[in-house]
Amino acid sequence: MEKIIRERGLGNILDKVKAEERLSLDDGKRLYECDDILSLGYLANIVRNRKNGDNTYFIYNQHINYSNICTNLCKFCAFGCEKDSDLAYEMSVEDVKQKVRERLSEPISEVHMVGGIHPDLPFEYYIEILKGIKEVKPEIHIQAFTCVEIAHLAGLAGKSVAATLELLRAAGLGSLPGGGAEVFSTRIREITCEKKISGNEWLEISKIAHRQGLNTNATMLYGHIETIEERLEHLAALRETQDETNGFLAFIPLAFHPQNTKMSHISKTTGISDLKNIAVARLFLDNFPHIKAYWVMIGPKIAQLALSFGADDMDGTVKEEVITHMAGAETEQAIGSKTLVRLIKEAGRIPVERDTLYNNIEVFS
Ligand code: V47
Repeated sequence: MEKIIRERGLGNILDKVKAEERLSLDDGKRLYECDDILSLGYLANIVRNRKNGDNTYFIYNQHINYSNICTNLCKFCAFGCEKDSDLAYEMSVEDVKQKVRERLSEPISEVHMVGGIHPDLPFEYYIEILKGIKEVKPEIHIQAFTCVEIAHLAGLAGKSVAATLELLRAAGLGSLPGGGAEVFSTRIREITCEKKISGNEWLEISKIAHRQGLNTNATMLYGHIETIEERLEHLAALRETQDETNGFLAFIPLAFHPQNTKMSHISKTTGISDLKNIAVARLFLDNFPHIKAYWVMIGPKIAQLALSFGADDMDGTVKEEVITHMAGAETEQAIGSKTLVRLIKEAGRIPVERDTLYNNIEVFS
């Protein structure tokens, strides 16, 4: 394999990967432009194995999307809608609590909760839903509110981001998910999500969280109108931030789903592009401990393959995913932990059920 990699002109990247040297933007471009997916997989697997061995993580989690009403209305999103839309919904604090109550008998360790940028829910609502979840299940970790929501909540609270995060943490917030990053490029944001906070603001909020000891994740929405250079600039900005704060837990490449969006003319991503984005992320983000293959977006079969292309995490059981399904995802809305264990074992890896902060809950060796 190494002979083939050298013949493909990727010999110096192989040498850098083996020597644990940082890849340049130009290296990243050559990786993205390489059409030999097995060479990319081989390279990414070196880093994957070095960082995580055969361990492949998943979490028993539940998604709650408290409202789809959104003032940003990004062109790539099929979830957000205006308040007067027939599709609009908003959960009361009691509704959110009920969602957790319904699954109390399951060993769910994390609630993943995000929603739209709602025009008039007050700050107290967000505090109450956090407190409500903790009331129903005190030991659960709440991973909630993207940096985009945090910016909005700080505006509602009339406080700094740092002070807002403190209030949310006191109410039960445990970490931030990685959504809302999209692609940091100003060009992309102007075309697809002009009302959303800028890439720099997104990064700044992540840093504020990290400085408080609050971990976060990071994502990149690929497969729409972004260029390879814009993807790499996005990854480079994340890598630089991680150098500074070391607070990101995982990077999750998000495959664009076009159905029911204002960009529905764009084709879905392919298996090769999904694997390539995982592999390049693993190679480029040398300071990120984990790369997730989010099965909801790329399907369990590609997610299983991704475990040999740099990914060491399959996300989780999920339960009731809405954002991707509104945009035409053909995957299930939930997957059983037994299925995740089987997918991981068949890929020759060791399934590890984890908590949000990557503490082992059970190793299925
Ligand atoms: O913020 C919106 C993206 C994100 C579409 O942190 C779309 O562990 C594809 O961030 N096609 C929400 N993607 C999901 C997300 C996430 C998922 C799983 C785990 C974690 C984590 C985070 O989905 C949004 C946006 O970036 N998105 N519309 C679409 N049509």
